[in-house]
Amino acid sequence: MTLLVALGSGDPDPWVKQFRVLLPDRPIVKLGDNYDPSTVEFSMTWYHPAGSLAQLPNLKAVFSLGAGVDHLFRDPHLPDVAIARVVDPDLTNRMSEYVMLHTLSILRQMRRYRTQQSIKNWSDDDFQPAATDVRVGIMGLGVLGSDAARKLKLMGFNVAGWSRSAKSLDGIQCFSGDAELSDFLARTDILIVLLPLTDETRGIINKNLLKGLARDGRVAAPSLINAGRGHLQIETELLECLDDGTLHEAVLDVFQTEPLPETSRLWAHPRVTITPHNASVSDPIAIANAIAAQIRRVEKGEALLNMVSRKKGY
Ligand code: NDP
Ligand code: OXD
Repeated sequence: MTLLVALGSGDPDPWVKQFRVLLPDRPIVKLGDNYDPSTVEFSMTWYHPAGSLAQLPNLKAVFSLGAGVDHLFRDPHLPDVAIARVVDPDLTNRMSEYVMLHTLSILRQMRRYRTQQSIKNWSDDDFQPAATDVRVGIMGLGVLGSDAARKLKLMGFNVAGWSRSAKSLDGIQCFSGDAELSDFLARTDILIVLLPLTDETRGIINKNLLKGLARDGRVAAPSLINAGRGHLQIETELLECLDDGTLHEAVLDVFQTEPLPETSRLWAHPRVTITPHNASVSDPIAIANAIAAQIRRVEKGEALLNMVSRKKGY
C-alpha cells in the first residue's frame, strides 16, 4: 500500500518524514512525486487541490490532517471512500489552552490593562467580576467543545453548551437544536464558537445572533471567541456589532478569507484580537501517529475510528 500526502497548503515534508518513521515498510509519496496511482490506498490531506484524489482506483480511505473536514468537501471530485478526521489529545489540549487563555483574558480585562500600561495609567476603578459570575456558552459540544467546557467549569465559570443533538455533561447546562438556541444565547456573556463549517452553520455568527446574547450580565457587554471556521461568521456584521457596542470584544482565529487581507478593518479594530488560524495546530509528530494507527487498524480488518458523515458534513 502507498500513502499519498496530499497537501494544498503547508509543507508536506515533515509529514512524509514522520510517516516514513512510523510506517517504514510502506511507500510514502506526496503530490508531484512520480508514483503509480493504482498503488495508493490511503491519502492524508489538507486543502488538497480539487481533483487530485480522483484518479486513485484503489483508494480505501482519506484522512483529514485536522479535526475539520470542510476543506475536503470543497472538491467536487472527492472520491466516494471512507473519510476519517483527527481526534487526538494533543489537538484537543491545544484548543482548550487557546479557549482558556482568551476567556480568562476577557474576564480579567487584559486588553484594557495593556492599553493602560502603554500610557502609564494606574487605574483600578472598574468592577472585576469573578469567574462564577460569568456565563460562558460554547457553540459546538463535540470533542473540542466538551473538553473546553469541562476545563472552564473547573476554573469556576458558569458553562453551557449548544449542539445539534441533545447532550448531558456533568455540571454543564446543555442546549440543542434551533429551538433552544435563543435560550442558550440569552444566558451567555462570553460566546465561544467551536462548530464545524457545514451548509447549516455557514454564516451563523451574524448580527441577529449576536444581538441575542445576554445583556444582563456582570461584564460590560458580551464577547465572542471564534476558533471554529471563518465562514461561520459574517465579518461585516461582526464589525457593526463591535462598533455599536452590541459586542464588547472579539477574539478571532479564523476568517472568511485566510490569510486575513491587509484591507480588513478587523486588523486595526481596538477591540479585536487576531491569531493566524493556529488556535490548535496539527503537530506532525502527534497527528501522524494517530493516522498511522488508523492505517494499521484498516490493515487488520478493524473499523476506522472518527469517521466523518458526508450527510452531516462533519
Ligand atoms: P466535533 O465533530 O467533535 O463537534 C462538532 C460539534 O458541533 C458537535 O457538538 C455538533 O453537534 C455541533 N454541531 C454541528 N453542526 C451543528 C448544528 N447545525 N447545530 C448545532 N450544533 C452543531 O468537532 P470538533 O470538536 O473536533 O471540532 C470542531 C471544529 O473546530 C472543527 O470542525 C474545525 O472547524 C474547528 N477546529 C479549528 C482549529 C483551529 O486551529 N482554529 C483546530 C481544530 C478544529 P452534535 O454533537 O450533536 O453532533
Ligand atoms: C483543524 C484546523 O481543523 O487546524 O484541525 O483548523
